[in-house]
Amino acid sequence: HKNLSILSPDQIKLARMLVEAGQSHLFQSWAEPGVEDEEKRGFFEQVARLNASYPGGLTSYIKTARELLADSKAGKNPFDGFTPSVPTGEVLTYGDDNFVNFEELGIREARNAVFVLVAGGLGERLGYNGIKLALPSETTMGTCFLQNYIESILALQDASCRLVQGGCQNQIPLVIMTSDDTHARTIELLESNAYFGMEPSQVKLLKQEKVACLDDNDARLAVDPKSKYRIQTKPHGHGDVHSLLYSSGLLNIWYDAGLRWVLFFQDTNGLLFKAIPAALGVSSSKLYDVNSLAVPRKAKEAIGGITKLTHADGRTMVINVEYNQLDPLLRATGHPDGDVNCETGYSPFPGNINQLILKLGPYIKELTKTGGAIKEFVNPKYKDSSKTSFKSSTRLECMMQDYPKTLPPSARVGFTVMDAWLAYAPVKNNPEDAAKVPKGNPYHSATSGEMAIYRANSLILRKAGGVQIDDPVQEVFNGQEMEVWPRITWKPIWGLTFSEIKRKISGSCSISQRSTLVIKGCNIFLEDLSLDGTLVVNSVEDAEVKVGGVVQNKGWILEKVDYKDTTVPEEVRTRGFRIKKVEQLEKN
Ligand code: UGB
Repeated sequence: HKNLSILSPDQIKLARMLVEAGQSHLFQSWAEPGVEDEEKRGFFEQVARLNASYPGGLTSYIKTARELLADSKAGKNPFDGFTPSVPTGEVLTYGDDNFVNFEELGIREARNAVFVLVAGGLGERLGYNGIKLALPSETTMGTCFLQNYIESILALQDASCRLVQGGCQNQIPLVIMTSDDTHARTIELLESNAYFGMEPSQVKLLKQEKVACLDDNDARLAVDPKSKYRIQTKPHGHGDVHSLLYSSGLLNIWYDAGLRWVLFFQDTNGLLFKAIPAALGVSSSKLYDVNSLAVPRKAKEAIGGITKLTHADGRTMVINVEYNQLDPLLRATGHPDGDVNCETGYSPFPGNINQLILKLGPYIKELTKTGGAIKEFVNPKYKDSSKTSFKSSTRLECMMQDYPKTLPPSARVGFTVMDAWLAYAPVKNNPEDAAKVPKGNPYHSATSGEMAIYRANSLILRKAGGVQIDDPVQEVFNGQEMEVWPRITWKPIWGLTFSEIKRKISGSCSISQRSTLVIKGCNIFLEDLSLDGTLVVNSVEDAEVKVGGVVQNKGWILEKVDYKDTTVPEEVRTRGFRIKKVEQLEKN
């Protein structure tokens, strides 16, 4: 009360709201008026921000926190009353007629799409010092993830607009969700690279705020250990993307411009855009309100499982069940072995790769009801079994793939399973942890992320172009056993779909295992090419280039690097190799 005199009417309102919500402890050790007044005003600026960035404000946050903490203390199972079963969805096989048709449809729809990249996470499991979007996705071109994503979106835009008679001017919007941890460095990456060829107005950044930490089961907000005039905060999770999009006003602008699809994706999947055209085709032909991309998943692999949940009262939903919850849920519902591989060698529950395609119209309708709020969860680490106090403060969290949880039963929720080699190779684990991944499960490291690109490109040239490509050899990098395929890479503009790539290859082509092929141009046609070494081809936009004949040289060699060798840059040592360029043929 003593400090009221230094506060504005709005600040007094916020103070009253906190006291009424049982938060008077926040003011307990405040100095007398006249002492540290600036810090006190700073406190209210933070409270105003926390209040404004959460749907329903802090009162609502505290109320939900109390409910969820009570449930957690009581050991309430979030899936109470639900029985899991394996859902049915669209299962695609790369290159068959069905797949090719969906790709064609997807390219047609792409000019009506919007891409939303969630990139607010720091990637603690990876332990990389920079932002993950700036990491090279592979070494032959050194393209970072953000560049790869932007060039893929531009290539989609180009391919889609070419289908319109006379062309079209559509620019596919890209939204990037950042956080305080990633915002400035994301802007810097874009600005210092001329937005990788995108119009700056095509890219919008939305920054997520952190949420208040909670000290106890009464949801008392935690005071920052570094300052008594700050509330401690932590990330709220990628689920924030929905409320941010809603409050940005962008959804209606897009809708009015005739756009139809919103595609959400994550920060380090170098294969993703190989799967996008077909997946968008599925959404458009099945008129799915929600379509999640999935891949076959090894039991206990650290990706969520797409599951059908049927409640005792008859309700059903198809939803991601996070990896740490799937096993206990199965054990509690009559599957004593929990999450295990079936006769296919995979878990029967497809793995969620968190690539969601939402139909814009129904999405806006739903968010108008919810304000973009997503069902949250809390995961306190208790001191002991009495569950009365926490080891450290906790907070509410939410995940973007929980969006369907509030949808009415009439919503069309589906999923599309793709080959993992084509669609999913994230970079999440540091080398040490990756080396401990159970044998047969994917490493999800910088090494596996890069090797997966070479494998996918090799398989695509085999399947789409009939190129004779040598089998891979096995090698160990940073304790991880890898298949090493020829290092084949191309700019997205060269070929996004099966048909486009097929059109660019003719005659009898072959590539040896020790080879590297880098294609940096659009109209480059391979004809009777026999490559044993390294070939780099560059071309300007409209040039038509034919590449053929025998190319043989010493090529580029993979040189091993140990991740512990700190004299080597972090991006290089975490992948366990660098490329030594001994000899190549480079044609411009
Ligand atoms: N992210 C944010 O933008 N903000 C945040 O507050 C947190 C993260 P992780 P996670 O398919 O790969 C997810 O940490 O959350 C961004 C799915 O939940 O890499 O452990 C962050 O920048 C899981 O079901 O992944 O697991 C990154 O781009 C599974 O499918 C993205 O969110 C898994 O991803 C994901 O963050 C997967």
